Amino acid sequence: MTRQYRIASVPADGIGPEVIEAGLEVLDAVASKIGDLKLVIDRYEWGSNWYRKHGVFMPPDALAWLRTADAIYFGAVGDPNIPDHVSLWGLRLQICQGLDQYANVRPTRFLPGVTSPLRNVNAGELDWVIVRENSEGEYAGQGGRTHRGLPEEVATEVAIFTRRGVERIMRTAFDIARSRPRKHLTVVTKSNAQRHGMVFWDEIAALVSHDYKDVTWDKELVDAMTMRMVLRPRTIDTVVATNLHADILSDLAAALAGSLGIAPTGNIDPERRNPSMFEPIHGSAFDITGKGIANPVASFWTAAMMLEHLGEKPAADLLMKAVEQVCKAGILSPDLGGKATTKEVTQAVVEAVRGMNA
Ligand code: GGG
Repeated sequence: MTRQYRIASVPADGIGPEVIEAGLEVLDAVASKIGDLKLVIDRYEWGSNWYRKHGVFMPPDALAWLRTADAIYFGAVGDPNIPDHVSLWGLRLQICQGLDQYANVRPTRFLPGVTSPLRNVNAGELDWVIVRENSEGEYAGQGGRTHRGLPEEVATEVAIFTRRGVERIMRTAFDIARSRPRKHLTVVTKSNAQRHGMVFWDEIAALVSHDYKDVTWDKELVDAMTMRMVLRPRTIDTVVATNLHADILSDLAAALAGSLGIAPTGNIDPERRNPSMFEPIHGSAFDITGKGIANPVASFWTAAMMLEHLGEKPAADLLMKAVEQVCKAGILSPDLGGKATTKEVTQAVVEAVRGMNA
């Protein structure tokens, strides 16, 4: 019997539409190859252009529309003529927080054929998952400004850590660590300087760890973690950190794996009350928009994460094998040192999918 999934596609801004279109083409090839898999795509044109026309980034009933989907396939948000905090809060965070996708899961691996700036680390040796708390912390939206423009102007940006929020992300991170061969979790904080919220994180990590006796874990301060990622990358497996810390660490991770252009992410509701949202980590990249050279690999890897989340692991594996085959063959976009266009990389992956044994 055919398994059918509704995918809400929100390409949004900049190179988002280019890489999501490429991803949909590749997903279509994967579904045809698998045979009994059908993906029904609902396209939503929300984003900065929608904002220019309607004064909002998405309509008031957008979350209700998204809830009808099995998963959301998102591109990127950001526009050179709209302040970044307006577009980020108007679209991406509205969706992640509105659908309580509280775990942002960011895998990093070396793909074959891709050169890393790290010395002496080979493909297969670096395999990390960074788990970013995605519902509160520094992105809680708490704070404000008073006495605007005056010498006594005050601005506050308050990070919020709740017991429920920290415990659920810690459990998700321990679960992910448990599911991986090395069963090791690193809990990242800044609990020497941030003596309230971050000490709270450390305490909750210790409490939750009692339920995961088969998982080893350690603690690292975020500044030390950046060094460890560069100098001792093999000591890392699964990482959990706050919304802001993990955002920064995962950009570093992507660069160490070769380029932000290959890094995928899933905004997951582990309890599956709402659809999860999958997107490349990269933003809208206005400097290369419309040039046809955006790297679609992050969008393909993102699509593979989405398929796996939907329970379609063989389809996800097939897609990743095709992507790895194309990278290994040196068909790479300029951010990876190659000359291939978005269309050429996409076509190569579509052909690799067609040539594979399903
Ligand atoms: N596809 C990811 C994306 O569009 N990111 C836009 C952005 O500015 N993100 C900042 C953040 O999530 O902290």
